[in-house]
Amino acid sequence: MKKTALITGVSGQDGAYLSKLLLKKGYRVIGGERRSASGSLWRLKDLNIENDVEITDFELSEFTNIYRTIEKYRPDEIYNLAAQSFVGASFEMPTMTSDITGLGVSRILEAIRQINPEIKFYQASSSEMFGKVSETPQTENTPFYPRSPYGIAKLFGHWMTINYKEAYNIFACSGILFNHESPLRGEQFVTKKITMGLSKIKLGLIEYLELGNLDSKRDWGYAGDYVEAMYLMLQNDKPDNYVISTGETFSVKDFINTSCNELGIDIEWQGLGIDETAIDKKTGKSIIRINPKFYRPTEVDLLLGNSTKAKKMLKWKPKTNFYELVSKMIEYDYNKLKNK
Ligand code: G4F
Repeated sequence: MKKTALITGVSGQDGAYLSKLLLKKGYRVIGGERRSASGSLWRLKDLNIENDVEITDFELSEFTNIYRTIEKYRPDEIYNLAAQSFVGASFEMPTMTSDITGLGVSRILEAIRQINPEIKFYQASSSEMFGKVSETPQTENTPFYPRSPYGIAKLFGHWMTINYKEAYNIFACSGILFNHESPLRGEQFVTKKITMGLSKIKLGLIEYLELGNLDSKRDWGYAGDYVEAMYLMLQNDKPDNYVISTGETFSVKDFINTSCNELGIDIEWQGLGIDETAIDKKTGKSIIRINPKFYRPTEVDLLLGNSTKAKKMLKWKPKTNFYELVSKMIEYDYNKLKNK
């Protein structure tokens, strides 16, 4: 019989890629979308699946809405990808972030427990939970030390998922996903900001791009690869938690250098701290500048994951490396802007 999956946050990057994957596997896909996010289904359109996903209003802050949605569709699997997922914004909206990103998880789990504890649950946990890391690389056993209201809210959701698994025997998995990007990434995240910004500079649409901390390092993977891990977690014999990462780390500056390389922009770095800038050697113009407004009150300096457990238990491994990822994003953004 056809399985039904409910994906919360279907309008986001991961929601779109996961929908595509599950549709291909023959699922009926119900996409939960926040009413205020209406009109933002461009990613589903981009993947040519906008008519195949059944969209329903979904609000993580409203228990009755969650309960009714689950009762109506009776999904076999729920993937909770919805969240206030921008770390920077969580410092300005700590209580909203706690409510949506943290408490929202317990609302879904409680609804599952009341309606049908057989429903399988995937929680989108985050490497942000490691924060000020106590060891490198990070594994499922690395202690957590979140550094933002977002990281703290995700940690709440992570432990709530474990508790419902242990207390009520719910098949609940937590995927500790490291940064994952793609052409469908939102523009507030640094990778997309860079690939869009540099493409615009190349096309003469803007003169320079302003960024914050260029030294932080991230383990950047491709979102299309990572949604497969989500699916595999729910198909395994036992529910568990998994780190999903590439095992390589690069700085924001590395991301800029690689993007410039892809676009054929030859740059030279000059200055230090807030005076640091990238000069386009051909024009002599400063194209990357620092604006301290993009600094965070507390920063996560380095993330590097070890996903040996996922490789062993789920037979999952990333297919796309850092350079292929940057190339995919630059190609998409440059061509889209050029053909506008
Ligand atoms: O792209 P970011 O905003 O991603 P961040 O904070 O690492 O969080 C992402 O990954 C998490 C998994 O680890 C997810 F859970 C989360 O939802 C999100 O997807 O920032 C990356 C780094 C940071 O160190 C930030 O300070 O880039 C630095 N950065 C420098 N300039 C900037 C900017 N980040 C943003 N967004 N904008 C800038 O101008």
